Amino acid sequence: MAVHEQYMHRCLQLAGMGAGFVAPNPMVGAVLVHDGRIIGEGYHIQYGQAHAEVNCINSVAAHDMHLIEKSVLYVSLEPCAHFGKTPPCADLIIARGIPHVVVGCRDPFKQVDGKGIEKLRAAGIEVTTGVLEKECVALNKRFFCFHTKHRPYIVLKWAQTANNKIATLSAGRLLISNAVSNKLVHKWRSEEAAILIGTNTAMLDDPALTNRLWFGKSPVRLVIDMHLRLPHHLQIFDGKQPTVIFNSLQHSEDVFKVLLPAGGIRGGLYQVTEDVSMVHQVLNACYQNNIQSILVEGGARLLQSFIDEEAWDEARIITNETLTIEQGLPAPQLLNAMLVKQDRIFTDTIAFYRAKP
Ligand code: AOF
Ligand code: ZN
Repeated sequence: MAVHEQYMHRCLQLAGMGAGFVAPNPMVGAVLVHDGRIIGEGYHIQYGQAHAEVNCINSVAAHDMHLIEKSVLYVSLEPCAHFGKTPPCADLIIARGIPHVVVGCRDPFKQVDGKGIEKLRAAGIEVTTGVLEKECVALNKRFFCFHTKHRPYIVLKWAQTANNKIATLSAGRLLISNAVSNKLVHKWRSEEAAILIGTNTAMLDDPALTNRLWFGKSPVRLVIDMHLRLPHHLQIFDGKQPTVIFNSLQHSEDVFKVLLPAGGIRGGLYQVTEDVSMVHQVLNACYQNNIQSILVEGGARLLQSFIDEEAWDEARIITNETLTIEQGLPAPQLLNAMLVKQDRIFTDTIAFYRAKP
């Protein structure tokens, strides 16, 4: 592996340590290298706090400080040029006299978007771009989708039987997936900002939609209930996480009001109209309120409308290979999909699809 790639790889490793703590900001890692030796390392640790470059430069030992102005700074995302919660990293790099910066990928955030790189170059700093670019973009796929497509990153998930049925039409939960794949689903819940289900799923399955079987956070719960028919004893109303109900009848104040820095949401009623695509209205509400990703957990009709409107990025399908049922809804049909990976967990096969570009 070439030298630049090697150090960028380390940036990616460091960046990944911010997973679960920095959203809706991107994960970013940085290393400072002098003459083949890493003299500083850092990453964006916590939303609202110091950026990777700051932590990297601050990590340099006193006896190496004089080497900073003879070092190369590697950073997985373009250094910022704006005053956000912290001052611009580009200014810091210039002030510390770093002569060469190697950037993984451009920052799509409107206030940066190339301006960080320009600022460095204007100050006479050599800037190398696009090192491990694909990997750097992939690490922050949610952030990139949000800022370039102006909608959240969408993960579809469902469990189906061996004969492609998704759930019973009669009441009650149908246990299609096994204990291990259930745990995996909770991990997936911990990774997305929001989770979305339709009315029938809420009514028939009564899911809690929280992450109880894995580490980390639970997503904000989004539920479609056009005519406010869902009874209040359902688990989505247990108050353990905010729940936003998309409906055509009422709107409550400050449904999406951000109470906490990393996207705390009050929950309540969010009014939508009957004559515009529900998918579009949900995505728009999320976009307006900085919700960068959604896990869509069903049911079949809601999943299918995301597929039909080509509003999805990944689909993760759990198939119980030993179970067949007579009744039940047909599983959604993926369009424009490419299979990227398949795993086997006991009786379940998990297939990962990506939407074709
Ligand atoms: C960097 N290094 O480590 C990160 C960057 O609100 P702020 O001040 O934290 O700024 C957030 C924006 O800064 C975020 O949307 C993204 O464009 C950039 N994140 N930039 O130079 C970092 N995390
Ligand atoms: Zn910055």
